[in-house]
Amino acid sequence: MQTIQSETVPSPFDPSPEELLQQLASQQNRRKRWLLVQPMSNTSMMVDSGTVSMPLNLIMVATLVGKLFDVTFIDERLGDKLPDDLSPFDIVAITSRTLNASQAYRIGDAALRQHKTVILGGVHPTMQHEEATKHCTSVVYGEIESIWTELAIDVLNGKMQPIYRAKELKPMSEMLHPDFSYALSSKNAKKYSSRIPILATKGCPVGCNFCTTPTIYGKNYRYRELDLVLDEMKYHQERLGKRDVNFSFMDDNISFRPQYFMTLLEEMAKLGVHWNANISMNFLDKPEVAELAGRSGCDLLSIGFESLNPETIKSVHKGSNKHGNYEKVVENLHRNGIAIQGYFMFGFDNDTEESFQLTYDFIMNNRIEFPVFSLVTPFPGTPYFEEMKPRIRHFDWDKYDTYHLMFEPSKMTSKQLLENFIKLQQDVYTGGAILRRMKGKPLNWVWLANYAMNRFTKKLTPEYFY
Ligand code: B12
Ligand code: SF4
Repeated sequence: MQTIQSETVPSPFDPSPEELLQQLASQQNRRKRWLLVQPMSNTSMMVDSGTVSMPLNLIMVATLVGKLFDVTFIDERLGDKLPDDLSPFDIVAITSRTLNASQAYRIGDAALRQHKTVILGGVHPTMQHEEATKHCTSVVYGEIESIWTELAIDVLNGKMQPIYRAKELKPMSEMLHPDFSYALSSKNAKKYSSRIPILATKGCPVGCNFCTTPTIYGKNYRYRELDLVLDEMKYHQERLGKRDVNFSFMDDNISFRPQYFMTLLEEMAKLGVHWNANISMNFLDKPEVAELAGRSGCDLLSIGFESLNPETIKSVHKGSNKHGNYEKVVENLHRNGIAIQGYFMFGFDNDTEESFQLTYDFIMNNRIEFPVFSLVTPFPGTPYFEEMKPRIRHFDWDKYDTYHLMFEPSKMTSKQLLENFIKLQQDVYTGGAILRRMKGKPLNWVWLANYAMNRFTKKLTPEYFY
C-alpha cells in the first residue's frame, strides 16, 4: 500500500502561500533587516559615472521587501559606501549585470564571511546561476515578483534554497507601484537623472541572438493595464506639482503590441508628459505612429540599428530591422520632433573597414542625434555567447561592458577594427559634426550628451579596449 505523506496533499484548510507569508511575517519578533546593494562597475564608459539613472530593478525589489522587512538601500554608483561591519543586517541582497558581477561577487563574499544570508539577483546571476551560487546563499532567477512569496517564506523560516525560479511569470497587473523613496533617501541622490523610470511592458519576442531578454523571459510579452501606468504618471505629476514630467520607459521594447502602444500614446498626449523609450523599428515606418508619438510628448527613442549590413542583421535574427526602412523611420521620427539615440555595433564577422564609412554616412546624412557605438559582446547565457565561446578572448566580466574587444574579427585585424571604431566615434562627435547633426534641434540634454561625448571620444586610444 502506498503511504501518502500528509504534507504533500494540500488540505482545503491549509493557508495559501500568501496567507502563510502574512502569518509568518506578523510573527516576526523584530522585522528582519535587508541591505540592498546596487554595485559599482569598473567600466570606463560613462554609464556608471556622472548622472546615473535610478535603478528601477532594485527599487522594485525594495518596494516588495519593504512591505514586510526593514530596508537599507545603497547605490555605489552615487558614492554611497557599503559598511564594513554588516552586523546590523540579516540579509544582504545584491543586483548584478555582467559588467558589475565581479563587484557583486566581492560584496557577496564579504557578507558570507560575516555569516549573512546573501541573495543575488539580476541578469547576470540569472544567466550564470551556477557561478553566482558560489558567492551567495541563494540566486533569484529572473524577476523577483514571480517568486517573492516562496522566497519571503523561506527568509522568515530561515531555510534558504540555492536557487529560486518561478514556474510561471505573474501578470504585470500585480506589479507594485515602485517606491522611489528608497533611492531618493540617499544623501547623494542628486546624482540621479531627473527622468523617472517607469515600466509598461516586459519582454521582447523579436529574439535577437545577442540579447538576454528572450533567454530569460522567452517569447513572452506582458503589459500592465494602462490605468496603472497612467496613475503612476499622474502620481508623479502631483508629487512634483507640474504636468511636464519626464519619464524614461525601462521596457525592453515598448511597441510590440501596436494597439496597446497607440492607446498609451493617446493617453500620454492628454497628460502632457515627456518620455523616452527603447523601441524596435518595425512599426515606426508608419507615419501615423511617429506623428502620435511626437504628439504624446516623446522626445527621444532608442533604436538598435546595430548594423547597416542586412546579412549581419539576418545573422543575429533581428527580424524587426528592415534595411530599406532605416531612412524612412528616421525621417518619420524627425518630422515629429523626436530625437534618435541610435545603437551601432562593430566586430561582427561580416564587418569590413568599409562598414565604418557606411555607418558614418548614414549617421551624418540622417542627422542621428545621439549615436552610441559598441563592440559586439556575447553576453553569457545568450545563443550568441554559445556560438562565439571558442573565440572569446576572456571571461573577465569587468570587460563585458560592450567597450572591450571580445574576439578577433574575421575580415580585418583587431587593430583595424579598433582604429576604425575610434575614428568613427571621434568623427561623429567633432564640434563640426555635432553642429551638422544637431543644428536647429531643441536645446536640451541631448546637446549636453553630445558635448560629453565630444570630450570622452577625444581620449580614446586602442589600449582602452583591451
Ligand atoms: C532600460 C535598460 C537600460 C537603461 C537603464 C539602465 C538602468 N540603470 O537601469 C540604459 C539605457 C541606461 C541602459 C544602459 C546599458 N545597458 Co541596458 N538594459 C535596459 C533593459 C532594457 C531594462 C532594464 C530594466 O530596468 N528593466 C526593468 C526592471 C524592473 O527589471 P529587471 O532589470 O529585469 O529587474 C528585475 C529582475 O532582474 C530581478 N532583480 C534584479 N535585481 C535583483 C536583485 C535581487 C536581490 C533580486 C532578488 C532580484 C533582482 O527583479 C527585478 C524586478 O522585477 C535591460 C533588459 C532587461 N530586461 O534586463 C537592458 C540590459 C540590462 N542592458 C544591457 C546593456 C548591455 C547595457 C549597456 C552596456 C549598453 C551600452 N552599450 O550602453 C549599458 C550599461 C548600463 C549599466 N551601467 O548597467 C544588457 C546587460 C547584459 C548583461 N548580461 O549584463 C541588458 C540585459 C540588455 C541585453 N542586451 O541583454 N540599459
Ligand atoms: S529587439 Fe532589443 S530587446 Fe528585443 S530581442 Fe532584440 S535586442 Fe533584445
